[in-house]
Amino acid sequence: MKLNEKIINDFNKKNIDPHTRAYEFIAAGIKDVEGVIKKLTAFQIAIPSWALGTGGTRFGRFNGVGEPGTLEQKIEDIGLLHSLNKSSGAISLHIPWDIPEDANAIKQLATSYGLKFDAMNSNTFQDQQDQLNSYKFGSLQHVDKAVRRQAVDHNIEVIKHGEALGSKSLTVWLADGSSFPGQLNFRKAWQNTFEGLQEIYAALPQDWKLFIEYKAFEPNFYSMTVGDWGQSYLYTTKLGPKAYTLVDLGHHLPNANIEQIVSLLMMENKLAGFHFNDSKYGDDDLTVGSINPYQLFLIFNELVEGMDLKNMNHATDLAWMIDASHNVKDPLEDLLQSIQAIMIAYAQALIVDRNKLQEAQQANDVTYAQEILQEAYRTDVRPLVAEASLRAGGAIQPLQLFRALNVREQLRKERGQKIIATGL
Ligand code: AFD
Ligand code: MN
Ligand code: MN
Repeated sequence: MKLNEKIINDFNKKNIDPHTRAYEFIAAGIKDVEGVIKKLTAFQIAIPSWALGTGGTRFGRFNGVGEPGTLEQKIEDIGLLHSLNKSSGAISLHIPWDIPEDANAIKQLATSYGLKFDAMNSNTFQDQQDQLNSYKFGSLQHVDKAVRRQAVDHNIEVIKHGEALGSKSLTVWLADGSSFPGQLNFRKAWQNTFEGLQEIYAALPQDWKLFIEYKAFEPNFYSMTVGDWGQSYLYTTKLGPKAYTLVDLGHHLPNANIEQIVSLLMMENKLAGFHFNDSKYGDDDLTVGSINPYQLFLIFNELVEGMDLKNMNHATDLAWMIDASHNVKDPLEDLLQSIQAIMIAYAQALIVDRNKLQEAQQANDVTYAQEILQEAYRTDVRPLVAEASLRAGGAIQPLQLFRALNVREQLRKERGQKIIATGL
């Protein structure tokens, strides 16, 4: 389903008056509102190809309708999201779930929707049908060299797929670890993994980056071989300048101070970017900003401060991706909410009075420092996000338009009731 400009323009015209009132109100209080809008417009968040269908838990899965059954249809869905909000102009692919049969055709299709290919994701956490060796006891860490070889070769194959599509990075998330004390020699597991990563690193094209994602627990419950940012950082520093640490918001132990992790990784030039989602307990993969929007704001506050200090381009120097799963919501609605939450947190971080914050910190004025942050966080910046979307040709309220158009019902008619998005 493709949206034409007229549909979006008509919707915007109908809703323009309350928007203009709200926008003018907030714009009057912001120093460089044009600068803020420009940054919001440039900011793009990649949608993962595995988040377009209904997910499940280990207890079951309840099917949605009209889900995309092919890579082409997934691209079509992301194209639809992007035409609604103009902020999701990229796609992140998981191999082998989404192997493009004809890379050129897929690239062309994506371009026709204004989409680029963000980081490629490899998969050595599942066994595929005609796979020779099993990953039951790990992949890059495995005691058997043949398993390690297979995992390295798979990652190199993923890089090749990515090259054909114009991607510039590979994300490696390893499920490796152990579930019981004594199962694993930690040092050997680390060393094996490092050697595998070195081979993968060596296979990177000149202008590519390698992202190493960490996760505290699950599927292994005693140890994870890349379990936290320290372990990931150890790999990425030893690997070299093209290796970076990827932060997935749901991959920490409860109450971890993620914003501090982000700040320090940036200080060391080792932050790759994000897998955005939200969580209450663990790797819940919930809608971004649905549980702890203040944390999301605090992360963006560190990001904006750190990126500005290093003169980084907010939109392009780090990787912005969603990694979520939707069990009870329409995946497309959920993604629209996630993008909106990210844009809100980013906008709030952009309006923090940094000079005043620095003064307050220098003066140990704890009360005022908190006030400055909360002043920004409690500002309703939704009109800024809406204005950015409007100027870029998107909808003032993407989710409302999605509902008004009855998109899911149309997709059900086109694709049917029981399609299962590949890879889930
Ligand atoms: C995992 C990790 C990783 C992986 C994804 C697959 O977050 O990013 O690619 O889920 O579904 O938990
Ligand atoms: Mn992730
Ligand atoms: Mn995860």
